[in-house]
Amino acid sequence: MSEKIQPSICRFCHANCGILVEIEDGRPIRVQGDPDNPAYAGFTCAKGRQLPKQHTHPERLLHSQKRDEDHRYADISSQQAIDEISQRIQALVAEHGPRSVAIYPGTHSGPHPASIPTAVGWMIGLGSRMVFTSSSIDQPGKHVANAIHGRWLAGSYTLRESDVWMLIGNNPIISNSGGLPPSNPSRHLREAKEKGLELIVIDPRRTEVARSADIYLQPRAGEDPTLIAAMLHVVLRKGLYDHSFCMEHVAGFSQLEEAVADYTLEYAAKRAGVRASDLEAAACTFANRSKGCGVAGTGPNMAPHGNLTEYLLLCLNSVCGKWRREGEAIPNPGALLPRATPKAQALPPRPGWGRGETLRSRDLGSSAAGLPTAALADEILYGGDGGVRALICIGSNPVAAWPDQLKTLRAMENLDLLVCLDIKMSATARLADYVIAPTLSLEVPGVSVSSEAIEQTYIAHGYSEPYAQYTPALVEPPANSDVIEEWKFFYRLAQRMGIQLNLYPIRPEAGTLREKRNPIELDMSKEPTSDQMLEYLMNGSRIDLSEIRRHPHGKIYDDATARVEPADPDCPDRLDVGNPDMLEELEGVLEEVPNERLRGEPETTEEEFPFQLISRRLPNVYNSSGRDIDKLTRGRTYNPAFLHPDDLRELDIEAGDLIEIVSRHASILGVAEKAPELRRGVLSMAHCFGDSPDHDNRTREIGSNTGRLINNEVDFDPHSGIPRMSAIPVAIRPA
Ligand SMILES: Nc1nc2c(c(=O)[nH]1)N[C@H]1C(S)=C(S)[C@@H](COP(=O)(O)OP(=O)(O)OC[C@H]3O[C@@H](n4cnc5c(=O)[nH]c(N)nc54)[C@H](O)[C@@H]3O)O[C@H]1N2
Ligand SMILES: Nc1nc2c(c(=O)[nH]1)N[C@H]1C(S)=C(S)[C@@H](COP(=O)(O)OP(=O)(O)OC[C@H]3O[C@@H](n4cnc5c(=O)[nH]c(N)nc54)[C@H](O)[C@@H]3O)O[C@H]1N2
Ligand code: SF4
Ligand SMILES: [Mo]
Repeated sequence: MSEKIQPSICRFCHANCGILVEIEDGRPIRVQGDPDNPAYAGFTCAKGRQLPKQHTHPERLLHSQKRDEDHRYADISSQQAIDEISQRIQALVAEHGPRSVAIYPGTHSGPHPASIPTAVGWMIGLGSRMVFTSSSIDQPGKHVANAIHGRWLAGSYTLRESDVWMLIGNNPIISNSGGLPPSNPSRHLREAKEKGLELIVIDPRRTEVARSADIYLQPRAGEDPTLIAAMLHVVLRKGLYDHSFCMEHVAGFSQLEEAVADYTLEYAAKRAGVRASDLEAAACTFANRSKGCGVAGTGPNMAPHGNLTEYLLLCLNSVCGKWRREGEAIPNPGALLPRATPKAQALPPRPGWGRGETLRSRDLGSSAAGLPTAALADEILYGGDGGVRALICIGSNPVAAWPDQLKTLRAMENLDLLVCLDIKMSATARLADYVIAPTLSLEVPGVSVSSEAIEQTYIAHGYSEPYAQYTPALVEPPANSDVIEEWKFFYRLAQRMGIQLNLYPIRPEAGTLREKRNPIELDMSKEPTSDQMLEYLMNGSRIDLSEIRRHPHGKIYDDATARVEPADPDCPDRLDVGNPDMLEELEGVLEEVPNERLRGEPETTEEEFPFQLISRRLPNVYNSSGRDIDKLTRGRTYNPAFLHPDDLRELDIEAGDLIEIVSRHASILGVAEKAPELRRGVLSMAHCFGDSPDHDNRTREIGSNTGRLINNEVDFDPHSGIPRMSAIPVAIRPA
């Protein structure tokens, strides 16, 4: 028996924790946090510690699967699968054109840096731009708002530098996903609070992070535009904004002032169900403290007006001057990305929508968040010329994750070709023509780039220091398996189809001051190694990959000389706080009667749907992953329907009872559970649980799918296409 312990990167989720992996006879047997990792310092979560179980799970696919006419699956070699898939795609392209082929990379393409670049490179070679990602059903408002507001090229302050911080509808202590640094968010928050940071949290659920809040607001769901508009109202009326910053760098000030005029404290407080004094305290504290950041999460992005919420929040950050200034130190000049050379100036706004492809089935196009995944089911069901007929899912699970599950199921069944790259027979994989069995994280090399890249895309996301780690593959795939790394699947597809694959090195979103990197033409006669692929992708990094490799526990590459440079002389560019589309949308919000805002639907009274279903994350699962690992579920394999105890009492429902949850669109079953930390009238439930309707009698075992309650064609964002996925009006009754 041979044993060893090796440092590595956890890739169960996107947070890239530094871990120690104990390996026995070539198999991973134990994972723990790596105390020698300088960023994470021993931090892990329960999911990461179950990586070995994920690798050795009895239901893990060790061979790719092909479905026969009787819908039965049998092993197929990956090579044979690739041959057959390439032939079928070529036939579809010949008959219907390249646009008939779409890809959907989901959450599990994130931890594997080469997945999306090769998949997209293959699509470009094929001539199709039909790339849909989970971004557009996640926080699309961030991308749209960033575009139309413009970006501050010196970035936002990090938590460590700040004395005030505002979190609106995110819970980074559990999600590890923005709002606080991913490397042990609780520790970062504790340290910042010890140094005097004031924390403001706005969430209908008193979340794990809300427990540390100095000011906590528990509003009705979906009222974030109203609340932020009222904060702006206070800040502008009381003159608490940063006058000189606004004079120099902000445009549209008077339009914004006018647009928030009616959003008085009294109006907003009454409408959102919070105390006016608390709302005022939040606004004044945020404005009066010197450095900080306000950042929103999935909750408000999934509730109506997600773009507007994100936009108003950027406006609040801007008028309060909460951006890094000339001469200030740059805590993260980059490590695996090119060196940042930030300047104290605005990158001017650009269009947030109306570029690139448009859909055929609906009046939706590409926004700054990409093509609207929420409408991909319609594009598949469209059937006419230019519709989608083949879909490749990469580490994603549409049947579990897309809004409007029943339509999604119809769409999957309607495809001419569905291919899933998945580690198991997920709810979607069970409808696929081919399921490609991939390698798992500890079987491939990796780098910590995803948490670095995100720092450049969003504000207050990702690492606040130039940290990087590389890990080699630690173990071989299981004996007698035929598993293939995701990028190799696309490389070999390209090879079979005679497509030259060009690799676009990972670079942050357009609009940061980092050099663009030219695509690398891959040698199609000789397959690169996974390590070569990482080198290509990190080409131009501030720190050379060879140096990063020399520090197996990861390293922070500080550069005390990195400072914000002065603005270009006579730079005319400004951040726009007066976007006419957004301010018009804000005006429309005034006219809404809360909970009665579904466009194109018959009038209903709030009484009929008195509850609001809101989104949330559970600690021990990652979307649809983790539900099949005993140590993670600890017997609770479903997603409880959390309600306030007084609501349960009034409904005459006991914890543990089966309930029916009815939206205007559909109904699902749920298992009631007490949650005193919720606002009354709110039902909080995690997504991606349950299965297709033929499993509905197993609610107590597998939970149920909240996505089924969502109508993707009503009350959707006209730019990103995201429908109302939180703050959904529902009725609840005993089942
Ligand atoms: N109602 C509602 N719907 C939601 C949300 C919500 O809050 N409410 N949240 C939305 C959000 S934010 C997102 S990001 C999406 C998520 O949407 P998806 O990404 O479509 O869903 P996941 O469940 O994350 O799918 C991940 C799949 O990858 C597989 N997998 C795990 N590890 C690997 C691997 O190493 N390689 C490969 N190839 N596959 C792997 C898993 O088995 C799983 O099937 O869902 C969205 N849907
Ligand atoms: N453990 C775990 N971690 C995860 C995931 C997981 O499934 N499990 N999923 C990953 C993914 S894909 C993503 S995108 C990130 C998301 O990361 P976060 O955005 O931090 O996600 P949540 O923890 O669901 O936090 C959303 C919060 O919004 C609140 N909320 C809901 N509706 C509203 C509203 O209308 N207004 C306001 N103000 N608040 C509202 C909810 O109560 C909830 O506390 O997490 C990632 N990390
Ligand atoms: S937070 Fe994510 S990366 Fe870190 S240990 Fe947990 S699952 Fe792994
Ligand atoms: Mo997400």
